[in-house]
Formats: sequence, structure tokens, C-alpha cells
Amino acid sequence: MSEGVKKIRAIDSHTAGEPTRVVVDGLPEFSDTPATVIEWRDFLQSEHDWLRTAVVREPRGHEAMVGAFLLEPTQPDCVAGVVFFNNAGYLHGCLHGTIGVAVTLAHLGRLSAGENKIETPTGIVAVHPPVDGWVTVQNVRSFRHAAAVPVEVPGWGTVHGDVAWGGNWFFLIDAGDTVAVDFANLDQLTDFTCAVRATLEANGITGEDGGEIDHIEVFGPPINDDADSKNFVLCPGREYDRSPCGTGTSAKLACLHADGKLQLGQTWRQAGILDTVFEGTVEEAPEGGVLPTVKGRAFITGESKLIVHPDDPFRHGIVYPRD
Ligand code: PYC
Repeated sequence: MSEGVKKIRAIDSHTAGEPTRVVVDGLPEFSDTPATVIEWRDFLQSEHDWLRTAVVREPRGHEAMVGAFLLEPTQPDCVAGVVFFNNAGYLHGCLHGTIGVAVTLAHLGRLSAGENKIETPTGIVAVHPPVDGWVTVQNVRSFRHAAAVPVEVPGWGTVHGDVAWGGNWFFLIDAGDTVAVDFANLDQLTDFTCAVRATLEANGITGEDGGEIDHIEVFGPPINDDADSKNFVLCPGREYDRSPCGTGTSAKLACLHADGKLQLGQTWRQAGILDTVFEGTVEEAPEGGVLPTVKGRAFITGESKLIVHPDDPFRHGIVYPRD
């Protein structure tokens, strides 16, 4: 029997320049009983990974696109569940994506006034309805796992970085004189951060419980007084975050607080490589580390019905040799 044409309804947005494609309809049947977001992620990953690749990879998407499957929540006080993914695989968490989900839910009339909780694989995050596109997210606990870890990066010399969790594992590096954190310097930034990530992997340097460090964040000075710092963030795969990266900003806030450079309630303005800014503050987390709040702005950019035709040789996306 032929596979049949599949239709997937998606809403696109960008948060500070970084795209999010939220799949709001078209997922396969899974379970009669409510499934958690982790059960959904594992099911989609093992049995329907074509959905991820069809949605975010070319020719429907592009290598920098982040996707989100919108799911029914299992907790009665949550408005939705979400699983995030990109061209390379599934993400633990994603804050620019959570902001994208928030504007999407608002667009669909599915956000209530006040706090709205969302289940994600990293835990429950909370958003308020957008105000002029600005959304504040209360993220999961974030913390520094190791400070100033030295690594010998072939071709680049000794580099020191902090290992921190902000909803993904990050290696955070002060660029210093090593590399300019500048949009005109993307190739060098990508080569440098890919080399750092490969070195971490080769040396078995991980987050807690062996968690793979798949995001590399490099900091330099901001271009003006609108921000305290500017970053470049390499995401899993070879693409970089167009936004200042919300989970990366959370990891940075945890490191700043651990170093006594950010007080509770003080605002940190993190610019990304496009000079768009996320604002972050922290509260103390009872278990140690911090509870970050990150604010960023998103815009809806499209509504579409994606068509997956059985005869289309690229129906599941184009596979690059590096994928
Ligand atoms: O904003 O947390 C984030 C994020 C992770 C990967 C891309 N964006």
C-alpha cells in the first residue's frame, strides 16, 4: 500500500532572529493514555524521526531552523507540552523556542492571562502572554558544573571554559584575543567552536552524569551600551544561534552569579551575534544554582500546511554528508 500524502500544520516565528517552527497538527497516534513529553520525544525519535527531518531540513526548512512539537500536557496546571528539535536531533530545552511557542499559543488564542506553564523534557517552564511580542520565561534550575576547565584545542591553543547547565549543556569561553565575536566572522567562530566541541568530546569532558556538551558559547564585548556582553553560540550540528540563546544565557547567568558578578534580581543584557538582546535575572534555587528568568521578543512569520508526498525524493529533508 502506498505511504499516502501527509499534511503537517505549522506556525513559524522568530525570536531575536532565531526561527522556531511549531508543529500544531499532524503528529502520529501514539498512546491511549497521556504520554509525557519524554515518552513522546523517545517515540518520535525512535519511530518517526522523518517528521523532525521533514519539518526542519531543506527543502521545507533550513539548517538553522528549530522545531517544536506541540503536545497535550500531562500536568493539569500546564497549558501545553513541547519537544524541541533541530536539523541534528532533539534538544533538551530551548528558550528562544519557548518564546516562539508562547507567541504561537497567543496567536492561536490558547494562552490565558497570567502565568502559563509548559512541560518540556528539562522540566516545567512558565511564560506570560506576550506584550508587544516580548515574552518572559521562567526557566528550569541552572548551575555551573565546573569552572575554568583547560582544553588544548588543535590549531587554537589552550582555551579555558566553564561547563554549565541552562537547559542544555554549555562550554562558556571568554573570547579574549582568540577570536572576534562579530557577525562578519561567522566562519572563524564556527570553526573555532566546532574544534572546541570536538576536543571536549575527545577528552571525555562532559556535564553532570556524562551529559554531552553540545552547545559552545563564546563571549566578547557588546557593540554598544544596550548590552553587557555579546555571544556566539554553536548549536548541535554546525549551525549557530541567531538569538542570544536563552538556555545559553541561563547558563551564563548561573556562572556570573557563582562568580559574584550578578546579584539576585539584577538584570543582565545578553546580546547575540545579530546584536539582538535577551534580558535575564536570577533567583536563588533551593537545590543550589539559580532559577533564571529570560525575556526576549518574537514575531509570527508564517502559517503553513507542509505536504509530504510519497513520490518526493526529498520528502524527509535533504541529508548533508555531515548529518
Ligand atoms: O534559545 O535556548 C535557546 C536555544 C537553544 C538552541 C537554539 N536556541
